Amino acid sequence: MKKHFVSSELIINEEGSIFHLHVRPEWLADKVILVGDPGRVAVVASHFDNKECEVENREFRTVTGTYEGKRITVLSTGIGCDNIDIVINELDALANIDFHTRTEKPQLRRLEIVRIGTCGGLQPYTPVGTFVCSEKSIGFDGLLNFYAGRNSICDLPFERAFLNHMGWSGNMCAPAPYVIDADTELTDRIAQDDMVRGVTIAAGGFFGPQGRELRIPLADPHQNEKIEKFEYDGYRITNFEMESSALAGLSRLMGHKAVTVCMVIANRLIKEANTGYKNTIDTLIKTVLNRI
Ligand code: R1P
Ligand code: URA
Repeated sequence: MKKHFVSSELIINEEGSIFHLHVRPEWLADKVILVGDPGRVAVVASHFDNKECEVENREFRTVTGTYEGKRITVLSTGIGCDNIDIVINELDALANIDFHTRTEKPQLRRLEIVRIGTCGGLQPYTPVGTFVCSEKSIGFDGLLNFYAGRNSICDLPFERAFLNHMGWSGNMCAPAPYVIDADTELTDRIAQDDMVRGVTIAAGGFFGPQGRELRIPLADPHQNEKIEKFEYDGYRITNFEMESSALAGLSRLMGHKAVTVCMVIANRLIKEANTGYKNTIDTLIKTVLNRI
């Protein structure tokens, strides 16, 4: 018996588009670029040879077009893993559910998804301007714990080593940070030999969860020192951003290929930041467009 997705679970707008993204199934390309900032969608799309559709709802702005003959959809997710839950589930529904019958299509359509973001660097070799490709992500967000199969795709020994190193128990990051690999083939193709391959913490916030203290003290004042020193199986933690774990985890569970690549705009160790990055991120965008 085919599973039927009722209208409260799979919400389709009157004109046939998916609930939040307002995208119709025929507008989705197999290659997808995700960006956090809605303003970055136009920067990516400015490189397209032609645009076939443009649509926008809330923080989700989408353009589909072609770049050197490749059909690509670029869309903004806004900030945070909660938004990634919406975007990846809705993209997967557009690709793999028949909107007329509300049943799963017989053949899996596998998307290739690259997130282009900004991040905070945590090592001396990740200064401002570095491109970091997240071969592993540590999710502080908890999202993947709501899906069956989380333990079968996560790096459980890495998770245990990280928790032991941090000395966290109780409320800190409960129930547990999850550790998830990006797609290996896509990581190799996007990172090549000119990007740092890293372990990225996807934090559930920009301030406290990334160890930034403004007026309110942190629960663990030594959080970032410990993170910067952590080493496991030859890996060190390279950067903080806010979406890569949910993207890697959900994509893996659904059968899509995904990876995150970010430009460092602040280095927390060296204590430097660049607020004028909007002009320089274009180099990263062109690199991804050529390698996707
Ligand atoms: C925080 O400033 C935002 O920037 C980073 C973080 O992941 C978070 O979304 O990525 P984007 O520049 O893609 O939004
Ligand atoms: N994005 C983040 O999430 N953190 C930073 O420090 C910079 C960009």
